[in-house]
Amino acid sequence: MPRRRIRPTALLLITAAVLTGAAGVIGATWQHPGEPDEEESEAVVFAPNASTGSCGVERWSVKTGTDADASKITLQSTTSTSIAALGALARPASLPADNRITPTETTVYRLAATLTEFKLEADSDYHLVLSDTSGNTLIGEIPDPACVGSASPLASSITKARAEFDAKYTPTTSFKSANVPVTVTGVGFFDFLHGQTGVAPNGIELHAILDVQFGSGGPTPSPTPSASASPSASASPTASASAGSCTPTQLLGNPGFETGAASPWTASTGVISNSTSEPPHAGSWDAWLDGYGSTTTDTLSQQVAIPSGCTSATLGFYLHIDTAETSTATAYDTLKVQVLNASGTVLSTLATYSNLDHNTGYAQHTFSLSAYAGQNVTVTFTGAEDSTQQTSFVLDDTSLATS
Ligand SMILES: [Ca+2]
Ligand SMILES: [Ca+2]
Repeated sequence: MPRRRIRPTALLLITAAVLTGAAGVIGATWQHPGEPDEEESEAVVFAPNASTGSCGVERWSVKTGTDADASKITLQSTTSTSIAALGALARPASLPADNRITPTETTVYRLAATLTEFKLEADSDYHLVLSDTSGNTLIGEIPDPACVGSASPLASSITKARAEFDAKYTPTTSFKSANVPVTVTGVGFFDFLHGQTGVAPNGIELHAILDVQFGSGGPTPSPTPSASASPSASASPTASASAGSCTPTQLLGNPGFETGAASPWTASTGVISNSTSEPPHAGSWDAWLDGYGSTTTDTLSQQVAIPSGCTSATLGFYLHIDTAETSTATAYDTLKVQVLNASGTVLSTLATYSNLDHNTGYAQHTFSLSAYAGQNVTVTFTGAEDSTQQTSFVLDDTSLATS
C-alpha cells in the first residue's frame, strides 16, 4: 500500500537560512557593553542577518549540527536526564573542533529544570541558565537560525525552539530573571570553560536546544477555564475530602511519537512518520493522517484513565494542516477529535478541523477533559479524505496534563 503523497513545501522553506560561511571576518572579539564577566567574550564572525550581527566560531559546527559527525546524532530518540546526571559526566580531555564526543554529543537529552535567567549572547545565541532544586546548573543555548547551516539536521528544530522562546520572552544582551519551570530538549555538548554564567563544572550544556516547553509536566497546557468555579469557602489548604487524589502528571504515552512506533497509540498504517515532507513539531517523528488525495480514513487513538481526584485534565496537541484543496468554503477533508468511553460511544467531539483550517507550521490546541475524571476514555483523531486533492493532518507533542 504505497503512499502517494503530495509534497507540501511550506515548512521546508523555513530552513532556507543565511549562512555564516558567506560572512566574513573571523576573529573579531565582541565586547559586551557594560558586562562584568568579560570571560564570556568569544570570537565571532560578522553575520548581518543574525540578532547581534554576529555568529560564533568556537566549535560552532558542533553547536549547530554542521560538523563532520552531525549525522551521528540520535535524533529519533530522546533520553530523559537531569542536570545532576549530566553534570556528573567526565569531562573529555580535549574537545575536537569539528567532531563529536560520543555518546554525550550525539545524544538528544530532555530534562526538567528551572529557567533562572537568560540573555542574548554576542554570538546571537539565547543563553539559558537552567537549575535544579539542589543548586546545580547548566547552560542551554538556542542558536539564531541565521547562524545555522541549512544542511544541519537540527535546523528546523532550532528554528522552532527559538520561536517557542520568542513567544514568551525577548532576550537582550543583559541577563533577565525568569525562575519558571521548563522542559528543555537538546543535544549534549561540552563547552570550553571560560567563566560562562551558569556553566556546569564539567562544561556540559544542551547546545543546541531543540525544544523548550514552559511549565511543568510536558507541553504547556492553556489554563482550563472550568473546574475552579466552586465556592471558595474552603480557604484552608487541606486537600478536599472528595474521591481520590491527583498527582499532577502527563498521562499520554509516546506523546511526541519519538519511539518511531505507535504504541501505546493505535494508529492506521503509515501514520507514525518521520518523513521530511511533514516535519515534526519536535524531535523526528509525528503522526501524519491522510495526505493521499484519494478516499482515505486514518485514525490515531489512545486509551487513558483520568484519575478521579483530578479537577483539571487538559488535552493538548500541536496540529499542522496543509492541503491541495483550494476551496475557501467547503470542508472536503476533515479531522475529528473525539473522546470515547470504554464501550466506544462518543462522549464528545472536541473539534473538527478541515482543509479550510490549513496553516503554516503548527498550532497548539487545548481542550478540557475535566468532565471525564474518574473515567477510562479513548482520545481519538479521525482524518477522512475525499476522493481527490490531498489534505494532511499532522499531529505532534500531544499531552493530557492533570492536576
Ligand atoms: Ca515528535
Ligand atoms: Ca480532498
